[in-house]
Amino acid sequence: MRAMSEARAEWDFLTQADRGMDKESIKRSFADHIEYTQGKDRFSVTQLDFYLATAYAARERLLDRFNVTRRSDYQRDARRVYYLSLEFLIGRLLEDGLRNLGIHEETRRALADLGLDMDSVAAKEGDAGLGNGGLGRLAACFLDSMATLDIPAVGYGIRYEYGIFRQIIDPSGAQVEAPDTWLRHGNPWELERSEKAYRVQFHGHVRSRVDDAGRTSFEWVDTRDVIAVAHDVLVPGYRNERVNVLRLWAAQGSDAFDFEDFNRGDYVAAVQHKNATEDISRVLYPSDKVRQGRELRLKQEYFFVAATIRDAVVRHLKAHPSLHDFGEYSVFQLNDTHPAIAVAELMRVLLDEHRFDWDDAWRVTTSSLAYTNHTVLPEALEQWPVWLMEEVLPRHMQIIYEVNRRFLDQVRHRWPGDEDRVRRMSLIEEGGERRVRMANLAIVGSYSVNGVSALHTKILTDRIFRDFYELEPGKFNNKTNGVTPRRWLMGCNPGLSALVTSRIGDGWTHDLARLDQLAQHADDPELHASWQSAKRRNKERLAAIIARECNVTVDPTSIFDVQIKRIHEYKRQHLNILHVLSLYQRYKQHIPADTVPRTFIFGGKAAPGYDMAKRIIRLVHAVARVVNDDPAVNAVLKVVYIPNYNVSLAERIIPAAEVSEQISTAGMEASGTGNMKFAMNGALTIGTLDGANVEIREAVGPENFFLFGLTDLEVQALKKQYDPAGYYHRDPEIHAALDAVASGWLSPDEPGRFRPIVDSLLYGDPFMVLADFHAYRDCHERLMAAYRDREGWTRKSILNTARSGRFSSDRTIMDYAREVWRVGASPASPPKGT
Ligand code: 26Q
Repeated sequence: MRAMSEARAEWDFLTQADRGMDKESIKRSFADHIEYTQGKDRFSVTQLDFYLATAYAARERLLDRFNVTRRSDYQRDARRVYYLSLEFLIGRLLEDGLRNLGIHEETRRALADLGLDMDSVAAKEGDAGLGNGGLGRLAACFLDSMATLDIPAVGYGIRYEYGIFRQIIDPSGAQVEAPDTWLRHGNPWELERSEKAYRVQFHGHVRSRVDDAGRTSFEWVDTRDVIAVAHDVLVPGYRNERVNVLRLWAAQGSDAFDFEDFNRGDYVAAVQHKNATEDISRVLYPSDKVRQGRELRLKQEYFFVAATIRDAVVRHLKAHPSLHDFGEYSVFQLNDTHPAIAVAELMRVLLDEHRFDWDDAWRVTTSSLAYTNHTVLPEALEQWPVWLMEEVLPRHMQIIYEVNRRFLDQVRHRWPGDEDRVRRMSLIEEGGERRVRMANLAIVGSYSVNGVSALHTKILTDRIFRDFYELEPGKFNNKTNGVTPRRWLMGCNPGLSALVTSRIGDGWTHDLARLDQLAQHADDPELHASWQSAKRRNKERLAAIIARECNVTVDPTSIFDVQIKRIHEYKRQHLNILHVLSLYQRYKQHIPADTVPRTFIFGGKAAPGYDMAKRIIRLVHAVARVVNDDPAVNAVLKVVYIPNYNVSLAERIIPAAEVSEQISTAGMEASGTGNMKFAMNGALTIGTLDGANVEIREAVGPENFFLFGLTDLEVQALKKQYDPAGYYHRDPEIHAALDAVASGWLSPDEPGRFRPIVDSLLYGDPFMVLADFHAYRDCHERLMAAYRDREGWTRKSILNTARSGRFSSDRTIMDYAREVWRVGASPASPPKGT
């Protein structure tokens, strides 16, 4: 033992030899990795090797800080935040990592010395697309902010072998899905921790036993097991010493699992079974609003929750004798209900494995869980059939029943005789197929429940979760979303960032609220000129991408009007394209002299099984073809659909946008986060009073925001008597546009192709597209008039950037830290002594 600790002192000495942050040290690391990691020389080296060697050079420097962080958190026994999410849409990591390390510029110069260009090296990195959209990207922004604010936090999720599918648009304008093989060339950012492996149980049954003292204990036996293996991705803070971890679990078949096959001598069958269990981490479910998933999805949810809780419990027990104070050192933030099974799993661990009694277990559980809701669409609230739960997680189903029994007793005590309320609040939906309501489970098991914008939270407490709010109002709170300014301003828009710094210094890079100082310069003609040319350069860069990806030439002096997000009826891409079609029809008659040329840019993926969304994609392409090919209008109107929208494309598109389309039916978009990225980059929003649009409008000033459409309350009121046909008959432009779509003129090869879209708009449309069409068209007219006033527009653009500081995810995370997690900053610093 003595010899060992002496040897370790030697290691400490060695590991203090941190990597240099200067250009020459970076070059040396780079060259080493080309030769000794990649095994290449100057004749065999490829562009991919350049990227990988740069990534490894960055990784070494991250690891120096990671080791400092780990030791300092351990010594301080800091309270930790565990962010549980089935999605982390992190995108590329190289440039953000370098920036946060403070060596982006130094690395650029190192590469330049070697005749390499940072942009092309960075472009070799594939996107880590481990998410569908807003919820997954939010988790990624939160990781960046938690590290930047020095919060000891671990992100937990799944290491999907296939991330979100690659979208191909076929020649007919239809989406085709291709697998996302992002791990094909290896992943320089992850560290496989094969020693951090936990057994996760499935199926089997529950055996109960009464001990001598008369206490019943439960054992979950005869299970089929899967091993969860940790893979760590390093998450550096912006210019501090902290490097946190995103721990992603991969499924590995357990060798013991196929004991029977082995015993029967069926080696091949055993290996095949082992392989099949690894399906759990094979693929991200590519839909972002489904109530009922499949068995494999339930297994994904439990798999990562069980491994995560085990990991946190093991960590706790290294420093503490028992789990009774677990909640004082750990908080699990549940990103939507996807990890809600954590309520039952933590109870199971405490009850069955640590022999807690029910009340103690419940106290620990409910003091360590917090739940964030991301949707109000009732049909999107997750539910799992009871029969499936009983089959896959029999012990958890028992626990859920017991939680429910005790909870409903409480409800009955508070509201005697109100059985309707009991039915609504039950964790189990009865009548028809019995199902577990995951949101109810998450609410009951958490000490905090939050929505993601002020309006959304109000809808939760007034409507969706009203009963729960009445029972425990103190549980509910709002945390308006935010986005990381490192990626979404400094990284993606260096031109604008430099301009901002030239006016107000660089304090805003640490505290985005200070962007408001820019407002004082909103009338400065010199700033106007450089503001416009920064936007112009971004537009030219995007125009080049569009030429390459869409084979369409767009005019960089035209208005770039952008709608990029998942394709959904509630997000109303069909409202946008219908308006474009009606503009086309109008311009065919007459193009007014003061018409400002416009380019309407679309991007986004549809869930593979969402037929209407896929038709909308085809409709956009059909309209684009007609418009772009018509020389009579294509000088003032162009439509493009950028295929395979992802984080990296967003980083190119958003800085080039002048108009941000945020046109969901009021009350349906929980928050939106793209809306914030656009405003930050000086685009003006055309939008409804929905989600965070409400707060963006308040922040930037109503005169700098193009508002239209029904309010949430008006939507609710109109629902009962909505008559879309009336709009069709009264408004000739709606009439003409819908007739054109219905006529088959846009799809001569299949005249009925777009009929379902027209029908959905004319018969009971819950998204009320036609009700808002008129207001939307008028709003676009106002917008065009405002654009003609170049000075006025530029001023509005500057003010959008200046006043969007509160949409930094740093602000969001500070709110969570103070009001939900009760954690403070814990600066990572080299430990004293060894
Ligand atoms: C559930 C069960 C089975 C399979 C898939 C799912 C699933 C997956 C992803 C359900 C929902 C999602 C994603 C939802 C989402 O992205 N919501 C968005 O969250 C953003 C961050 O809070 C908000 O800004 C958006 O308004 C909200 O739509």
